[in-house]
Amino acid sequence: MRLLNMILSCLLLSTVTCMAEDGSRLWLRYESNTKSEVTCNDRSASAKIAVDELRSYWKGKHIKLVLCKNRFECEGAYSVVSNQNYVVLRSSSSLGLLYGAYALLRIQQMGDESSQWAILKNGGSWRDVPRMRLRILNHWDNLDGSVERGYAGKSIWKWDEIKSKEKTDRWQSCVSLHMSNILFEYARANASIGINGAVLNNVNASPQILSSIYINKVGIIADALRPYGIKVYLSVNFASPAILGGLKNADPLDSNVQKWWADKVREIYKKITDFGGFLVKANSEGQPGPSDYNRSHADGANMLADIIKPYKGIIIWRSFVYGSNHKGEDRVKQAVSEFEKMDGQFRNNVILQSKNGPLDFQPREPYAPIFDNIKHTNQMAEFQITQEYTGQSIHLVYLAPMWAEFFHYVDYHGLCGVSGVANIGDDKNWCGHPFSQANWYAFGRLAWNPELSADAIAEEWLTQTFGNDSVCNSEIRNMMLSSREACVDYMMPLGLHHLFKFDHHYGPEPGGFRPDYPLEWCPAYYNKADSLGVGFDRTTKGSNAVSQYRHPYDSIYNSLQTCPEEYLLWFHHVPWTYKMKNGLSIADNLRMHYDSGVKKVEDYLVVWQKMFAYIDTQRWNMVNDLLKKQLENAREWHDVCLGYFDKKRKE
Ligand code: GCW
Repeated sequence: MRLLNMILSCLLLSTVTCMAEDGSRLWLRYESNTKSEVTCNDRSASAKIAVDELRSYWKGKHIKLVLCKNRFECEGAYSVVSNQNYVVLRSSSSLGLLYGAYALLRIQQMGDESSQWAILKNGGSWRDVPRMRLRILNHWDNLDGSVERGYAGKSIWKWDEIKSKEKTDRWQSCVSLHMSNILFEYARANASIGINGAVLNNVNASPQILSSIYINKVGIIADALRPYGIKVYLSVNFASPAILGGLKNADPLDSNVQKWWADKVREIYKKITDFGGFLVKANSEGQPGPSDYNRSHADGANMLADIIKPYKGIIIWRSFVYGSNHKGEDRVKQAVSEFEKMDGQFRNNVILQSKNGPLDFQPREPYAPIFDNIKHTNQMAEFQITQEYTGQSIHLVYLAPMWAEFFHYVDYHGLCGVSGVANIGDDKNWCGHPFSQANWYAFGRLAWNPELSADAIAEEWLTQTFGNDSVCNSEIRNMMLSSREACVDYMMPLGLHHLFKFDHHYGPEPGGFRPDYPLEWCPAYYNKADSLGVGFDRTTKGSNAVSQYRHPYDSIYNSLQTCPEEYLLWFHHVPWTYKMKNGLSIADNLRMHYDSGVKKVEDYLVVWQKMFAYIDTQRWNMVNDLLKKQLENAREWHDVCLGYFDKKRKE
């Protein structure tokens, strides 16, 4: 009887484990081992995590973690040497040991799919170093728990589950068990891909984040993330001294305002000695900023930079501004127009953060020319991991190819780092769509090393997330790799942009025009389709946006003969009869692209049916349902856009 009970409960347990494939484990699906020998000469909290992870999951030979001062210049760099008897992981920082430990576990999961696996088995060595200093997630999370452009549930920061901390309290005693699990899993996932910073709140920032109550809570989050090498940053509202502090204004040159910020910054660093700094969206989309007082962005940024400098903090200032100061100018030119005159005026602890393209995270944009024009100011790039304009958490769109495309044009050596607008929420699987996890993963890996290929990253993610069946992986990988181009094709091919429905940016509304809205928000303004032609003329004869590009891109984009066809309607307005390289008209080519986008999603569904045998039912079903919706949406994009262009042509 007891035996029968045992068998029954084992069966039950295994069904439960099978059913629990809800994606919550992300790519961190290591299996526990039979205890390998792990030794370490570093007693820091980060090294302890490295040791614990390896003790729990490393299956190979004896592994020695060695902290050796002054060997590697760059924080986070590490080396691995393997011989017959043991593996030595060396770094000059505890964090490097942690990154190295996660790399070893990743390689172990990859097995023969990883070239470093052979080194580990047969002897040899390699070293790795983060190519960029700042690898930061930007959460657009509001204090009320909502997430701007978030499609994976509510914010993971459960502010009311964090209570005030007295000096001697450990952070664990100040948060609910639920919150402490979230913090642990979040920190671990990020450390495993090398992310080293998190801006906790939305760039459309509530001044309340700087109230003492919140600063205290932020300090607790910082304590939890610190051993994993993740620094905490905050977005700040430029008008905080007035709104929160009750001052008459927030003029950056006013001494009362400066004193308010100085006191605030002192208060923050008293609680969080390694606080990262502030991210600021100023004078953009209704946010307050220095222009409200006739001061420049440099005045505003430098005021904060001077105050935070003694604490080694940084000010990340966004260049995403349009509208107010440049009414009537082509929106894609405005960031350069606004900031180029200030180049060289910013303090050296200010970093200008710009989106990858000059408009706003479209499925495809040419790179943002601000990276060509700003030469004497620190810069970093901002990517959008959350899929605001690429099907949100409904469409399978793997974004690494888009980011790799950006790095093809913009040399990462000139950047101090990269930020990614997070796609993380409190959904069980963190990101909504099971495949959206791949975008979080890819962001971290590319931030660590922009030279990694989108293909290699997909392979890593797939193997760790779904197992290492190579037939299955290669089919799914092909699907991932073509998915961004599919999205461009069914949404807005050949350089079309911003054909989205107002406000929610999900479905199509190519003819969208509202007289009460700024022109720059209206799809019709961007495609300029009429009976004669289509596209936005940004050549020297049009808005002259081409002139903001470095040579030879200025002339390449300016000429119809040399402009890459994927950017055609971004830079040129052409007649409907315009013949493209394949000899067919632009009208015919548009149709071909829309058809091809839909066809690709149809093919994904076919591939996915074949995957049934390889993937657990829970995740398979979820992806299957989502792919069906994606196909429905792709068909809608196809019909609505082609219908609109046909109608315009015949007007
Ligand atoms: O992409 C647009 C979004 C806004 C966002 C803004 C920005 C946070 O639609 O929701 O606001 O960009 O980047 O500031």
